[in-house]
Amino acid sequence: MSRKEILQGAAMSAKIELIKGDITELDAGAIVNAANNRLSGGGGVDGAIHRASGPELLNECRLLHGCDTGDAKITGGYKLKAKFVIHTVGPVWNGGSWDEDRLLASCYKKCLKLAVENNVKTIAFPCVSTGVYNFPIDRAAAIALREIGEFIKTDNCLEKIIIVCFDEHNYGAYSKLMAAN
Ligand code: AR6
Repeated sequence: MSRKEILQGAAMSAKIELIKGDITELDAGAIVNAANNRLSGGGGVDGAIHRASGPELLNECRLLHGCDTGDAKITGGYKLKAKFVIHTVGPVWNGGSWDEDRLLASCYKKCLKLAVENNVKTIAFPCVSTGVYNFPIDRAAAIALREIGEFIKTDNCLEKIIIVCFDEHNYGAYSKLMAAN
């Protein structure tokens, strides 16, 4: 992916907001969960979302029969301020020759599509795959911004897309790419 391609895609619309913090605290239409294939809860942001949402979230997840890598499924938000949780399963980084880039791009596409289908106006993303799944942070940020940028070029439904970084490294990667616009 060339730098030009990333930046054109992102075109840093005012709709994209970058914040550092805990995604579970956000009052958004939907927050995205970086889940696993079984949608069974886990550590990282997945664990935080399940803890904050309460046991009803896992009960609803159990009815969904898992989620493929690169795909997304939606549930209620229960005790969260967010109305919905969109669960997506990012790829585990295995060196880059296992379709990781395309699968991560697909996560962002599918989440945005589901948000629009559910009339969500504000969606918040964590940095999918950049924790336990070990996806390189700069590369993941470039893919996320490209996909979000491409999507909002033609979408009239979403009003705000919030990228939530929990750590300084991710925040720095996004800040750099976004500042270049
Ligand atoms: N708010 C926002 N971002 C967070 C939070 C939070 N409360 N907590 C962590 N992050 P990870 P993955 C960031 O490991 O790499 C789970 O066990 C974190 O700093 O949560 O996609 C699932 O069940 C990192 O940048 O998700 C899967 O098995 C980002 O969220 C597996 O981990 C993603 O880190 C998924 O791995």
